[in-house]
Amino acid sequence: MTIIYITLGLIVAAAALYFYAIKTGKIKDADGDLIADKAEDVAKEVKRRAKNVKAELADVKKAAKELADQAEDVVEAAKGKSRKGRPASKGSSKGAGTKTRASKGSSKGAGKSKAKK
Ligand SMILES: [Ca+2]
Repeated sequence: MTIIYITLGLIVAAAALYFYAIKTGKIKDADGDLIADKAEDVAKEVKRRAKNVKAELADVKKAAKELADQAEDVVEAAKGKSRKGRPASKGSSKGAGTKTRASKGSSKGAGKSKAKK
């Protein structure tokens, strides 16, 4: 029982010291809410970091889902099913673009070789 009283006494003493320091300005408290500015800065920083960690975890979750989907495709490919790849709308337009570029490139190449001769 005595240990509890001693602990409580120490907590009260620490709290009294804290409020004395904050009232006398030894601990800075610009907005006067009895929470030390340093503690507020730390809390703000912890909040900011927690937010960033949460955002990164969301990215990891997204990537993990993508990985799971792709791993499933690998398993299906191993079973002998045909390749699905990316969604058709994106894939077809990109494919056409590279084809036209490739043909332009080859015609340019022919022109250069003629110019050199
Ligand atoms: Ca404050």
